[in-house]
Amino acid sequence: MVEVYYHDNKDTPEDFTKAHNSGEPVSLEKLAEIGVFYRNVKTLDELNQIAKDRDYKNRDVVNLDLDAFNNDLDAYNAKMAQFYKEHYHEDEEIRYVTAGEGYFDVRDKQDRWIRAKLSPHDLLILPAGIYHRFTLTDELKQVTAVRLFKDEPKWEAINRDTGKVSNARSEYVQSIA
Ligand code: KMT
Ligand code: NI
Repeated sequence: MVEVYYHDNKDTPEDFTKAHNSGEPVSLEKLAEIGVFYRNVKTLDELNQIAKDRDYKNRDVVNLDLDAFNNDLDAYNAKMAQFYKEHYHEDEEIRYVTAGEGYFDVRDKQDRWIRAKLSPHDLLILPAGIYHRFTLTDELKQVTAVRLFKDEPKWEAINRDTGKVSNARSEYVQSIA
């Protein structure tokens, strides 16, 4: 079951996979206020229904761990660094965890990091344009997740440090104002 809290902002490049729980919990209602939706999805039928309702035609399954990179530590670390770099996408990001666990960090309206720890049966929908980042957990260092897509599977990140504000980003900012 999902666990949501404010990040303590004390992460370093060595320990960002640790929990970094500030001790201040965040409700699912608060997540919804920034357009982030959580669902506990028990069965594949239920997932299929959500995909159908939201017109998601495509999906794939990603497995992330060192093994997935043939134990190439440099390649693994490079991917982890990419996911943990603050970014947004032009499309919704839907992830449904089927094994392992992971942390999704999202910015709240005051630009504070909220951390959601996802375990099996947790589904998270991040709206297009929201700044976020991802990491595996220090305990498991493994996740298997279904990624849902409206059209062709695509993953394009716009990093915050580029300062690029696309339509998706300005529409998102307006939507939570
Ligand atoms: C993202 O955009 O941050 C991701 O796709 C994270 C990896 S999905 C388990
Ligand atoms: Ni992303």
